[in-house]
Amino acid sequence: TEEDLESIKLRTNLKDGKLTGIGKNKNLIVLQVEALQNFVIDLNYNNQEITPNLNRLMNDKSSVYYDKYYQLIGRGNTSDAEFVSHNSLHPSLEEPSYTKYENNTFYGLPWLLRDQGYTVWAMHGYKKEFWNREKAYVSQGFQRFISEEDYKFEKTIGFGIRDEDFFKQNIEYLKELDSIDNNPFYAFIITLTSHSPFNIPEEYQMLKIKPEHEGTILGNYLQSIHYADKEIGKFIEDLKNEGLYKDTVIAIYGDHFAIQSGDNEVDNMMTELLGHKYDYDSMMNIPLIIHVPGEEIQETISTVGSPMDFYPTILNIMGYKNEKGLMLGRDLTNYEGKNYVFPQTYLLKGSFISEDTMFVMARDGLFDHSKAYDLNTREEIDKNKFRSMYDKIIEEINNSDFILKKNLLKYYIENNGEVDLETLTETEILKD
Ligand code: GP9
Repeated sequence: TEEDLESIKLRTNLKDGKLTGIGKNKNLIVLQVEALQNFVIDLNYNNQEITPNLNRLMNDKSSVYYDKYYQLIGRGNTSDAEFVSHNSLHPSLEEPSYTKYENNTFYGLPWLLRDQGYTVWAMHGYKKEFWNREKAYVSQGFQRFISEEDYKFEKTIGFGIRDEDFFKQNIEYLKELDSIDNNPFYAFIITLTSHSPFNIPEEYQMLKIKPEHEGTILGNYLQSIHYADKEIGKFIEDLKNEGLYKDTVIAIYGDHFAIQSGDNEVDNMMTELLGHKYDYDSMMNIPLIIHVPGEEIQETISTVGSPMDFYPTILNIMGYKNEKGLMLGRDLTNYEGKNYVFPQTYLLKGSFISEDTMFVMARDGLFDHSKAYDLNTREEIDKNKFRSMYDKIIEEINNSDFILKKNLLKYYIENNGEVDLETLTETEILKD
């Protein structure tokens, strides 16, 4: 409705606040790390750090760490994490968003930074057709996609290119990108090695795994993400050595879970490791770290959020306004209200996670069969208190679907923010 659109417009119009503009005119590197869950951050495992480099980065005076950040993906897994992070819209639940909305008009982070004079490239060492990235990246606003065929490598791990080969060559690509027209750049970099099922060859296994975790998904994952962390550490060092660090904002986040909750044996093992119940909320918890060299900003921000909130959050730091498009998320650094995350895969549509509650929609879609939990006590609580929240969530997801299905941004941008909703052609009837 017109009213919904007005409220989304208001939300898109970010207010200045903490950290506003500290990244202005700087380069931006966003590193999306395959299957990086939050529980490994700062974890002491068998007297070892799993992610020493990310820990150091997170604890640095120039970093902000968002510790209540949850995945938000649809059918397109990793590619939906990209889609949601860049566009602040919900992913499609019918098909991967990059396929379904390949030809839509967008005004996400890549486009906005281009309008600010940035050169915008994406780098990922896998096949360019996978997840329809090559085609979708055009409408997403990327000017160049460096994909598997652009990297030289002989050895592979699991899915393909090793992070070490990937990062090393990215340094060269970044130098090239940095030299273009004296403009700042935005590089979106997606890693691959820490992909499930995480069984990396022995020569890369550097951790001492407890006997009871040997050969389990947990043991394998720890080795794999430890390897990824090591390569991320080297990459940051290389950025420093090559003069690419000082003027660059670096954001790092995980795309989605590694260890799926729901299996008793796995849940028990994880619960024992973490000292608290491993459930969908801890499974979906991914880290977000934003690092702005030279700034003293160290803080852990515990506002609940998701990739939906990435675009407004990074925009505030970069100091630009979204004057053309629409964003459904919040600037997590400055938002003072209670925020909610609406995962729609693994938890069904209508479910939510807030700072104190996890509401789990029933498989049969009936509100009466749904369950609500207090996240502090893990006790089941009265779900009926959340009926109106549930209705709001459905409405918000449907609004996002409407924007995508009607290609609303096309008309919105063409008409400078004015659009007559009634004239939008009928495409499909939206279902709950
Ligand atoms: C492949 C990589 C993995 O390009 O992004 O995707 P996933 O299987 O995690 O969705």
